[in-house]
Amino acid sequence: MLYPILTDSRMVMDLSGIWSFKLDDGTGLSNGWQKKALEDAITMPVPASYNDLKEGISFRDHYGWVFYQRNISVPKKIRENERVVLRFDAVTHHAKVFLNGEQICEHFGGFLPFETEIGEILQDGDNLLTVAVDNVIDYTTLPVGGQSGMLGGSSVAGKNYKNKKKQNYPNFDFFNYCGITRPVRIYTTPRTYIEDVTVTADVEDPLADQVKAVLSYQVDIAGGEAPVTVAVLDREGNIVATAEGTKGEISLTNVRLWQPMNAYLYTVKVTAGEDVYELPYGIRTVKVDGIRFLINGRPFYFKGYGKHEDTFPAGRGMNIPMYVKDLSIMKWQGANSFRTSHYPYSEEMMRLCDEEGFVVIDETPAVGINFDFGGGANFNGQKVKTFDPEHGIKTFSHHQDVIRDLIKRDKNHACVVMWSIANEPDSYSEGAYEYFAPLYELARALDPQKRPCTLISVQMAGGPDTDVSAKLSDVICLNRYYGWYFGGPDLEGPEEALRAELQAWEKLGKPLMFTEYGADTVMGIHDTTPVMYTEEYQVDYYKMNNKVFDEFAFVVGEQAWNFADFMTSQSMLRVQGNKKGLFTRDRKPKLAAHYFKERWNNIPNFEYK
Ligand code: BDP
Repeated sequence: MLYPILTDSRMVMDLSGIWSFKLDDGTGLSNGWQKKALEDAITMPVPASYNDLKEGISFRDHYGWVFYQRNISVPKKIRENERVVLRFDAVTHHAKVFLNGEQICEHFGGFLPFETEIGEILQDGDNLLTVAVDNVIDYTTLPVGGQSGMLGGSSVAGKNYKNKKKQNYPNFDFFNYCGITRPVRIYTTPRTYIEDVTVTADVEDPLADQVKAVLSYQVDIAGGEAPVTVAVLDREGNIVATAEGTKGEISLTNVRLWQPMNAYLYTVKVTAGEDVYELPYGIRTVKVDGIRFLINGRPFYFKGYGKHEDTFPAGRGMNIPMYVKDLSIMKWQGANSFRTSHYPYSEEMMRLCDEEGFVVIDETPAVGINFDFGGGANFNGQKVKTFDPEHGIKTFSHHQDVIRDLIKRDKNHACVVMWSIANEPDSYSEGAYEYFAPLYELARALDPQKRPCTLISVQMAGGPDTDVSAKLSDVICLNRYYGWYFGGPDLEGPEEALRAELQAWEKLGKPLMFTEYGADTVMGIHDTTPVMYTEEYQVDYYKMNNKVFDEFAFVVGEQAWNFADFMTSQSMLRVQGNKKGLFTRDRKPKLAAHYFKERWNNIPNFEYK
């Protein structure tokens, strides 16, 4: 799906601002709140998660629907001549959209865009736009909601003391922020329009002095037929090559490659009849070769983080200044990459990474497909198996949808070098291979660039003999907590265990990287003896882990958990959120951030191993 931009033929109207808002009391939809101005509405910014923007736990932890409303109008002249589209970049997690009281679309899943044409149904003057948003997570949604908290059950001696009030039980360790979290826009196109553009690059020899590449492109036209021309422009705006037709090849010489932390973007300018669209496009290669991860033919070493879209008070709401700041801090540290844990990030962030040269592992919202969390506390200790045909997970078809929509959205991004199919799923139980193999197949079939695919392995998956990732993934990605959840506060035993685990994985002959390792650390807690939760312990924890990583040639990267402290559900293990950040939530460095700055600035992006 194309990102909405202004061009010679397209207009974009941003609906960001203050909307009317109301929490549903369980009767909103049946009482027709969508049909007229909300009574007793309060103010709410769009885009943002609503949870932290008004006071009180019942607001923050509201379960179910909320209503957003505003008026929109589009000049008649535009409606008569153009196609008018209403686009939502992300509504978390389930949206019903109404125009003048009538439902015009519905969307499931909180992290990917959707759109609908409204030109024909808009009336003269004001039109009432209502968006009903539901935040309920369960065994059919991604992310997955459980029947009790991931970090502990709520039953005592078999008796259920669950809160009587309906509430969400995230089967994942981040706050269930929700609402209209990314921009809402109206954009126009001519009636015959460019629906999609797909570009791939075949680079002859990325290491040659003068690099040659052949771009293959495909333009999908909808609403009629139109002659297509494609021009490739360099960064200065000079046309370097052109082609005609909806499908074709363009040869380029003297190619400037998109390099990690040294980006170069061409513009692929498509003209189809009256419509014009411009796609920023970086040319680079990605390949797994034995135990190496090659970018532009050279072995790359991932340095960076698992992140979250999480800031105060916007929650998971788009926060462009923070995106820019985060990348700046990571650059300062010598980091070169991150994973969009645990859901697709905003399109603005992805475009920024293309521009800044950050290398991204792009993750679906599939987190929580694991019923063993919390010691199997789900179903209040009944220990239902994740893939139990009757009582198990029911996410498969939605999982297919999010893979399809994610690849459709992000397929052209140079920054994306790998797809993550899921975070910490149950990849070790009966039924895991049958569940995941078709999803890998789907991603591989849909991705025009054929990027490597992985899943992010949970520690309880064991090693290569039990974890289906060994068979399915192109790169083994491990989340490991040796010295924290496993063995902490001892670091000696965990060091041995980590080494032993790596020796087992090494035999596979695939590259392996760490996508999570970390220790909770409360900023400002210090000690001369490094005990858990101190800044000193976090440094020692990382030194031990990194020392072991350095011993293995097939370890191709380290992404610490987490870039910054982030909000989670409340629990005994969480101190106003997860404190494994190398930075606080407001981006102040802990001791370990300085340690990594030193380390990463001495590790080159390429040929470290
Ligand atoms: C892993 C999860 C991540 C958690 C982290 C932790 O992938 O979402 O936040 O552990 O416990 O299980 O800090």
